[in-house]
Amino acid sequence: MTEITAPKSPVTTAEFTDGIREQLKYGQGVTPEQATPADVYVAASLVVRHYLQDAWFKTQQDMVNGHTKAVGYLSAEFLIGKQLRNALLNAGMLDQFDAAVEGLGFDPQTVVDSEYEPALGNGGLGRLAACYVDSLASLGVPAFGYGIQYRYGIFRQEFDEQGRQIEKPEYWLANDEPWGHVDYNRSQKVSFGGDVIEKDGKKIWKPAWSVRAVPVDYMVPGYASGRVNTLRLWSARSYDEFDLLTFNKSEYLDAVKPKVKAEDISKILYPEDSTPQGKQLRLEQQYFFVAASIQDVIRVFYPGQDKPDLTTLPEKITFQLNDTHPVIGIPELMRVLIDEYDYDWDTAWDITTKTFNYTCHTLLPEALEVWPASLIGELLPRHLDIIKEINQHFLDELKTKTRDKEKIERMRIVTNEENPKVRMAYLATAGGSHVNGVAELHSQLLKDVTLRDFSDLYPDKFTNVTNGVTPRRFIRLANPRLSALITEGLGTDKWLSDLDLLEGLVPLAKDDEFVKKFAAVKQANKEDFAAYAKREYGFDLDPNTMFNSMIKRLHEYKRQALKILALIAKYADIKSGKVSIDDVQPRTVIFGAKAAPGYYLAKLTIQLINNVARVVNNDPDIKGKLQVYYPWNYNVRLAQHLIPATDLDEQISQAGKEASGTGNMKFALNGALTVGTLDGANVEIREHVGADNFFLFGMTVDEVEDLYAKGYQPAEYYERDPRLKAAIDMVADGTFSNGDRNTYAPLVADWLTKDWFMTLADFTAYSKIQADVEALYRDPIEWNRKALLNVANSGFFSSDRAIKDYLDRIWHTGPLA
Ligand code: NBY
Repeated sequence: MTEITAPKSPVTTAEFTDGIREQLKYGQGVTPEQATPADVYVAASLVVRHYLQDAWFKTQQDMVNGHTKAVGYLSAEFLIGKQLRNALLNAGMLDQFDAAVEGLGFDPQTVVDSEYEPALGNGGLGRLAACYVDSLASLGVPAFGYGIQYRYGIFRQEFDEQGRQIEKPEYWLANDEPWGHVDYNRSQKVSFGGDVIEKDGKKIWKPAWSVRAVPVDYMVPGYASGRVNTLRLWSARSYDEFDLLTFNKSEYLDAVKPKVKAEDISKILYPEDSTPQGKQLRLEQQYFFVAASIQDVIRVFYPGQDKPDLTTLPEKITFQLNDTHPVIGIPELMRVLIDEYDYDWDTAWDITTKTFNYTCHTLLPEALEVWPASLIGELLPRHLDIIKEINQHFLDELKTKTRDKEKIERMRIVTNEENPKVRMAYLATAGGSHVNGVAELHSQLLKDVTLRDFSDLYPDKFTNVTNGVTPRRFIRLANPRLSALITEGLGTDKWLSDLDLLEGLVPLAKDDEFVKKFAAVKQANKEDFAAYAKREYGFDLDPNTMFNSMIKRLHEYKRQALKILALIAKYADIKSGKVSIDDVQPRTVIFGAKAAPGYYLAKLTIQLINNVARVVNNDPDIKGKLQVYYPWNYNVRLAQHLIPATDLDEQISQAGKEASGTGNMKFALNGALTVGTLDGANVEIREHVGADNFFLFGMTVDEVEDLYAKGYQPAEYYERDPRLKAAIDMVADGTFSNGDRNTYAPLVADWLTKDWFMTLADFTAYSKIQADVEALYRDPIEWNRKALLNVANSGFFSSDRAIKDYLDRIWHTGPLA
């Protein structure tokens, strides 16, 4: 008997149908006969919201009236993905929706597909924030996600005739967007610029201009928890005429700043996924959403109080800083406490440091935000004063802790140079209670390398929380077949809220019949994906080949170049007759990746991949045994289709560079085997699934360091491995550029002379492990047994577990009573 514990639907099919009819009539103004699938999508979404509304109210009331500290997750990005099906699942209305929509004569999938994906994030960091708000709600922990409602999300990627990336604006709000509730009454004013004057020994900030931060609220329904949290995304508006009349003289002048200027602030997401640009607009965005959020929290938790006792703030809320992007919140809270509520410095600092915590998501030094002090001073003069004062207090404190003057100099928050800079990671570390990395290895390297001086003097601040992903979206919604098989195997569907239960599948890996069922699920998913790829992209994938995916941002350290060079080498083996075509294990390689628009080598790599695909896929000698596809505009939706259909995933970053990775977790949970380096969370995935069930290759962190120290000469590796040489020569000689030797010359030159991420040094090991992959793939039962063991042993990588770790180690709070 299978135990089903899915959330109970608050609505019957008949009620759902009536609700849709009602919305179509009074909202969309159409009859069911006139309605398009997009109309039905909007109507159904509003019905879902309707039935979640009471739980939403109640969660907010319990949060404000209760005694459970809330979490404020501050993040410049929330890559939430499509909302409707997720809300239906979490609220228990999937079946009622399907039946109602079918009853009205529509195909549920078409209706769901007409939702436009909010692409308000770059990659892992933004998607992680979305998984975390899902888990917080599912665990019943009171929480706000605070961010920005960008009008343009990450660009829509297209490829031109030459296979180059073209960026198109992603104006997602051009469509009906039923999920965001605009709440003008809870707007906040956020000010910028101007001067700081002193009056009676008190500093007073006289800003030059202000914008109106309007909250757009998204419901975050927990899975089977009965709780609905809030994702509050701020939208920037200019003040209108009505507001102008209520202003005093100086504000009157501020408010006439051109409307466009104000609204620019939340206009566009910066498409940079690692190297931050020290641009004024970015700082405006960061301050904008953080300042609005802090005021909002005071409004929510101290309603109607002129003189609230803000020493209790750390009991009401804990703010998690998702990377350095919201770190300006630290001086902002100091300013609010000192300037607006008259607290003294020490009290304000005590409140602030107890309220903030910081998560770091990188190890690349160039990815840590550093702002010119002059820029902060122009935009936020009072904050620059406060930051300098924080710096001074901090240096004084350091002098009591160490006599090492050089160390103290190295730790300065504000650098001591002609054009001083503010190091946001240092400000976050000094101004918060905890700092965490996002995987064991990453947290260790943070302590040993990136923030070493800080961990020496403040060892207790540092901790680890290994990332996790939500099983609701990435198993249940993405892979219904596997979900049904898991439920069958375990005899319960409780695994959806307790992913450790997947361990119950371990014994079933010995049962060949179950393994065959598992294999059949994968095969059916591959067929689905082939149909999807045909429909959406016009590709002809052969589902009887191995599906081998590499999906992530395009970045040198992630080493898409390693994958493409190995592929070219394989192609050359076949062309030269070194390998007989009959011995080739048929494989379909699928890439998905966007490059930052200004990242030259990354964009050239995209062009190369597309042209390798063109040449290989059209070469009759290959007889379809090797196929390469690059579906453009990789996003959450594509991930949900591709991950369940993948046999082998690639996590091949240079050791010590990928902070964690979260795609690696999604693949393991969906029964793909991983070929990977000892980097980020790969290390822990391998520990959990077992070394026998993971294809490990490549240099370790220590070996990488040693090689750097010795002086890395990539050309030596090129000379040493003839297959590598052949592959690079083919790129150089124009095989993938219609004979033009110039096209990829910069890429080739970089490989041979710099190769900062040691692609060439790991090439031979990588090729070797691919031979092991192919040998195993020839034995479908053994392959699928190992894949099933990946599923069974990856329960640890649930975002529910990650959130529980945050609760225990950092936030010290829990579910609402
Ligand atoms: O965060 C990623 C890490 O690379 C990955 O290893 C990790 O699993 C994931 C979640 O912890 N980092 C990431 O996605 N970073 C960004 O997207 C990002 C975006 C903007 C900027 C910097 C980084 N920026 O400076 O503008």
